[in-house]
Amino acid sequence: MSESVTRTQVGIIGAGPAGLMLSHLLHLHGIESVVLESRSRREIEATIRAGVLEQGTVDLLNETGVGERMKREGFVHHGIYLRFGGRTHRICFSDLADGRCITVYPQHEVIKDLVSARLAAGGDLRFEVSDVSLHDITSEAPRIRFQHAGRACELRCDYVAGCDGFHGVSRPAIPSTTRKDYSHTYPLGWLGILVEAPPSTDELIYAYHARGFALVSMRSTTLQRLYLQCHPDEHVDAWSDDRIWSELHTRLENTEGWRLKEGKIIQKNIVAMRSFVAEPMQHGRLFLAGDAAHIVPPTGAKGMNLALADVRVLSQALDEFYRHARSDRLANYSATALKRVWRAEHFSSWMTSMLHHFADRDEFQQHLQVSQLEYVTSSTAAAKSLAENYVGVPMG
Ligand code: RFL
Ligand code: PHB
Repeated sequence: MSESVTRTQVGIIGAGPAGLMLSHLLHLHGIESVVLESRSRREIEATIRAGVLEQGTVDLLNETGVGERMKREGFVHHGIYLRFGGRTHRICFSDLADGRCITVYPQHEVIKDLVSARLAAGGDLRFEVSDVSLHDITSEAPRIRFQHAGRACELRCDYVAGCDGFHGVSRPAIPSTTRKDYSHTYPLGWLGILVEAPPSTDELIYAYHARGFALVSMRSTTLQRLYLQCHPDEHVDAWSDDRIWSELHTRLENTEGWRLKEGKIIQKNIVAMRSFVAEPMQHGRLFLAGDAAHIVPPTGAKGMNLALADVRVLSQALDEFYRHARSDRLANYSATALKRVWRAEHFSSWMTSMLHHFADRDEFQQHLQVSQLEYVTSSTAAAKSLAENYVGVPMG
């Protein structure tokens, strides 16, 4: 069968938050793109991942016309709770972060909103593509080759955006001789569960306990999202419902009469914790964005927010190129994006270190950890630093 060739301005690999938002932003700037996604639309719209949107992310969704459902269905939170030693302490964003706050609205709902906006605008999204490969990325005419609906296809573009997540093909297309990877793996995992029960709390509870970390979040008025620190190599089958509830009750114990609402557990999964940054985020005409370039442990709730911040910078740089034939911003993309990335890397790593139980920490280090928690919940200066990072530094 003959090969199908398409020409576009920006070829985007991956229909996660980064790829879809980039395509949406480019469309608003009058720039054409084609999005290639290996999974089906149904799959990407059903994968449970992030939940917390920073203020800047909320503003971006609203300003670009895809925030309607989030405004109706998301939960606006003006603080978080830190719990340790059986007591709960509130970090109040309204007081500490200039009135900025966060919204709990699931990542897969953001995906649904972006997919429908792109399709309503006649966007070219191709699902279930395979064998994606990048060619001539250091030339002025890069190409992406792939299989779609049984046909060999080629996408010819001016620029390629690698938005294909941590396991995608884009990052490896940057030769290891010009790329430096920074990586840290934690001896920790998170068991995440979805529970049919109304939220147990009005704001997220991050709990430190000698048996390990626990997190109480939510998804809707009828669904809770809960997490428990576990071993990264453990299998979910090792976690019976009884064991999960027993651990959650122990780790969330308190002297304040707060109670966790139980319900039917409808999903369980385990994620490993990793910090990772690839520098630079550009090679020739390939630009990486989101998890393709960097990973943070979920404790700081930063991953999706970073992905969206990257593509905002990238869309502005591409706009400058197409509108004014200038590539200064494109040349600075990596340096600009990495500033925010490293801030989030530090914050996520710091939150992880403060809130988890580390088996290899001696008693001295455990005292330091508790002292850090006490400091952050008693000093306005320390709490302000947490709040400012949690709600997200302005997108700039
Ligand atoms: P994604 O979402 O991984 O999307 C990449 C897409 O690319 C596709 N793909 C390919 N397509 C074509 N060809 C190939 N060769 C391809 N290879 C891959 C994939 O199918 C996929 O659809 O990356 P993106 O867009 O950079 O977005 C990143 C976010 O998804 C991620 O950072 C967040 O989910 C992280 N995260 C959180 N982030 C937050 O901002 N707030 C949170 O509260 C939060 N909580 C979390 C999280 C991640 C978690 N897990 C599961 C790791 C909680 C958890 C438990
Ligand atoms: C979530 O609701 O999935 C969530 C919330 C806060 C985090 C990570 C995940 O830090």
